[in-house]
Amino acid sequence: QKGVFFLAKEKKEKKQRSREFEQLKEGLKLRFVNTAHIMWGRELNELTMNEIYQTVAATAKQYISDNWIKTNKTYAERQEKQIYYFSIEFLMGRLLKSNLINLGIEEAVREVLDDFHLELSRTYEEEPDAGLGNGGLGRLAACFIDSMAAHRLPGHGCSIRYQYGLFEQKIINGNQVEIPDNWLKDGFAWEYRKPDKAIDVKFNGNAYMKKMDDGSLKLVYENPMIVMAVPYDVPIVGYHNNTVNTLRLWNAEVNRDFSDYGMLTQEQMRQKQDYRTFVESITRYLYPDDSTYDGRRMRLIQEYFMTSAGVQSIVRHYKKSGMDIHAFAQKVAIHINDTHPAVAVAELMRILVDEENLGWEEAWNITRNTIAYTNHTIMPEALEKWPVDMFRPLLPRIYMIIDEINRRHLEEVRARYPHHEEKVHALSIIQDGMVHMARLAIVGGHSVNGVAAIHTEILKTTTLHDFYEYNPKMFNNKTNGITHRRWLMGANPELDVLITSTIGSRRWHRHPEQLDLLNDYVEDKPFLAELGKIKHLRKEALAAYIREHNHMEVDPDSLFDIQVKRIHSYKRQLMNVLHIMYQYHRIRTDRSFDMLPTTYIFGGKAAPGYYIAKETIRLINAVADRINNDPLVKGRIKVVFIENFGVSIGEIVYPAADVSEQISTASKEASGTGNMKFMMNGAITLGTLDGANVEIRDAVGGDEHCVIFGLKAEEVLNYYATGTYSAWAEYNTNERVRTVVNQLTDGTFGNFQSLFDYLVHANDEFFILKDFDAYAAAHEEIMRRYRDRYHWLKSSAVNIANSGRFSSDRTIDEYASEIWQVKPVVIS
Ligand code: T68
Repeated sequence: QKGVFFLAKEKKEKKQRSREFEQLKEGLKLRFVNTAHIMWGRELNELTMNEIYQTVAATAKQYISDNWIKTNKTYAERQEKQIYYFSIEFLMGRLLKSNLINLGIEEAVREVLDDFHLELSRTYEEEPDAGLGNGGLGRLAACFIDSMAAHRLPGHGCSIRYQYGLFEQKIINGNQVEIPDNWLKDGFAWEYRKPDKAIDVKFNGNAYMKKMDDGSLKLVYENPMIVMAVPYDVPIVGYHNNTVNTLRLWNAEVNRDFSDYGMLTQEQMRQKQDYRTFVESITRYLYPDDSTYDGRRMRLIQEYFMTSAGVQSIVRHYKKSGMDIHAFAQKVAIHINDTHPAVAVAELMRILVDEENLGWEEAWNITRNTIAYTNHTIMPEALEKWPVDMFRPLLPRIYMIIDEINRRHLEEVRARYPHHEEKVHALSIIQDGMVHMARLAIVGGHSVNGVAAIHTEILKTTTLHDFYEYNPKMFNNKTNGITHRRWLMGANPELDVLITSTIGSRRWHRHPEQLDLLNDYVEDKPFLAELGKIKHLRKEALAAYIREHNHMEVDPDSLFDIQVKRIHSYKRQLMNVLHIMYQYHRIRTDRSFDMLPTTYIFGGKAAPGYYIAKETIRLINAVADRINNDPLVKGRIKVVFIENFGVSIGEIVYPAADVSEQISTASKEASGTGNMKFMMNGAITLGTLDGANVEIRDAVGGDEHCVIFGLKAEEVLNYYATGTYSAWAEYNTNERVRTVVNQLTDGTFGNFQSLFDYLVHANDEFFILKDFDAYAAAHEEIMRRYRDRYHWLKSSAVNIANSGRFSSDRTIDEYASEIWQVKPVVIS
């Protein structure tokens, strides 16, 4: 019972809040109208929806910029240690809503727009997604930068301003067709071009050491090609805390003196044009492959371009703020997200040795203490390596430095393991004519981490085993996380309200681990009833989206079973669709089969050159076409493929799921982060013991609140090591498998010979046939549980209540204290 005094205080606070709220609205209204007039020179009611969006964004920027200035000033004056998160991808999605939430003005803006008969949610729809990433790796960077700002950490992003983001996916006759994503065509409201902070990045030419008259050696770098890197800064708004950090995106432009045409010969003119064509191509496209290695030269150019510009600008800024270069590692942490920015090791050495004139030893200590590396894959074929013949001519000075790093490194290796040349081979950065980027990142840094507990263990025992043995102390785990502000509060506002009113506090917004207070209510029937209503609401919203985009009706009362993620063999969308084919077969052949009405929803892009992945999409659509139009099925199964899955569509999809499909071959999915987004919104995980699924299962207290099936990682790794798996034998001995696989080519759904061959003749590299029975049994278990509504809702609640540890706020705290050694900085 609350005391009288307490109630009086609460009443007063409420009144105070509403007075402040009215003031906020007044200020917003003035700024909004003013901004519209300045930007467009017209009355509000004459503006298009897109112009309204841009006006709202520009209004929000006025609230952001004061804090941005203040934040930068505070960092500089107090000489606080800064974190720079280097990532070739930042999959940001839309920013208006999350900026308004973080500023704490979303409700006020909604009401102001309301007064003008404008709908805030419609302005959100006008913003293009900043799709500067492929999938998990790029979205992780975006969640991290949000969490760093939320926790007042001085952490910034460094990446590329791609002119075209990840392609837009269209499904035409069941096939994926790729359309360029011209996301910048109406401008990007949140960026600030900073031409005065441009940096020169050098490629090609000749680098060598020249002997001087006095016998000393001097570096000569002749005829480099110079590309100008121009930063575009995007403010990253902290949650209710005045912190505004920076995401710096680099754009490649022709050198400053380019327009000096002077007296040029025809040949010189032609060279100039070639140079322009080349430079402008550097930041044009994001490469559309995920979790694979693609050795294209332009990718290496992008990597060095972004890394060199980023590291140079850090050093320049550092020196300008008057700090001593010898103390660099105490004041700067550089984190490299996968190996794409691993040349940072050599670039920082180059700057310290060639430009700051430090001795090698000291420069090396600084570099190693500054840099840390995160690995995102165990697949050996996905680890980046560049042919020396490509690398050296492109980056001659950087190659010299890597060669010297390696020479000194191997000296130590040989001292540790005398007469052990296999070790030297396995640990060498340059080996068999290739530069191994993960090895460079490990040797040149002080920390290597995996992204989920099981993944880190596999790195230690297999992929990076030699390095683990060589230096075990630098290995550590940082299980991934996602920002609950976007993926719960933003995407599922009704659930936000229910949680807050149930536990009686908003504290979990800042301390997501307090979601566990919900554990007191997981058997509370009124609470569960509300939870069920909200799930239904989100399913209706997704059904409306599907109606609009797929011209199809799906039933929100059916179970929504969802798999959304990049299409990849190891993620096994093929196993999912084969299972649907199997259920369809049962409906047709077994009158007594009592199928729970289920809507199977898929979404995800395939890399344009990935044939099996594209055939999988074609199969899903063929199966959908057949099943959705078969009167015999009578709506017991519906299959939907959602076109162009990405961040913004994800915000509609994740909250609508009953079942979260996380069915990768055990050991292959480093972590997964979609699994966390589903869990946080109350879906039950149907998954293998892979990546973070293992920790999700622990978090919900075991198998009662998730459904786990299939081969374990050790079993999979053992099959690979011994070569004892035979898909052909599986096909021949397992009738259920044979029946369904034969349907790939018997005309039921069309002809999918290549998928048949992939499974049966190419030995099914990801154990789809082997795991098929266990997967079917897991689906039976899901159906059984779903029919018990109370227990299902309880499981849903248990998942939400225990999802707090998968907030990226927790992940970032671990990075900050265990790798970066940085503390929060209060911006007053
Ligand atoms: C993903 N990796 C992991 N890579 O697959 C996923 N690769 O398990 C993990 O949760 C996530 O990283 C975050 O740690 C990727 O997404 C890529 O996208 C990628 C992009 C370019 C080159 C290689």
